Amino acid sequence: MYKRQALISSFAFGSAQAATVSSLSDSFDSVPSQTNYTSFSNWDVSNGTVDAIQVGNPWGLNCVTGGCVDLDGSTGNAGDLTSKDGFSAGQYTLSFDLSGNQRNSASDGLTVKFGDYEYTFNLASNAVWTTFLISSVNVNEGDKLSFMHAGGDNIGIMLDNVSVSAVPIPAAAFLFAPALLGFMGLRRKAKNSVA
Ligand SMILES: [Ca+2]
Ligand SMILES: [Ca+2]
Ligand SMILES: [Ca+2]
Repeated sequence: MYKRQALISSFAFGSAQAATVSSLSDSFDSVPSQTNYTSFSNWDVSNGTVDAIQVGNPWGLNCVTGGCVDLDGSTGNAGDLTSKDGFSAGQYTLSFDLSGNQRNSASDGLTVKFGDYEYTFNLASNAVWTTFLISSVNVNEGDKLSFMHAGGDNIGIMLDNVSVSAVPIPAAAFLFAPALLGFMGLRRKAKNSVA
């Protein structure tokens, strides 16, 4: 009986509020080589298009590892790549690899938004693959991670190796632990005296 109640309440919680995650890691290595790709396992595409790229593609584009994303697809309207999952509230470390478009000589603009972090990168076409590491990002419950490419000429900034991880709870939080143990001890004592 108790078990069934627990199941029902967890189901109700699940339907009322989307589940959040506390980490995300994507090397894009399992994407196909496909323009205007929308079937990413971890990402939704909106406001335009992006291309899935595999090393060995006809354009000679390289990724850090096997596959990556050209954030300006092939419809003349660069897309937004947004995590399907929202994140649990807390502090996070975010990292990702970016390169310039590797093709024409124009520079490109990309805004990355996650919690209280928002920054617009302007990368020259020949900017080499670089890892960007952002620590101490404050995230509200349900916030998503977005890569939003500006403009649209089908030739955009390349993205690989996105990683999001929760920052461990600071040691100071454990200061509360002795107080809690003391409280439990008091309760036990009270119970014993009744018996
Ligand atoms: Ca990759
Ligand atoms: Ca493209
Ligand atoms: Ca461009």
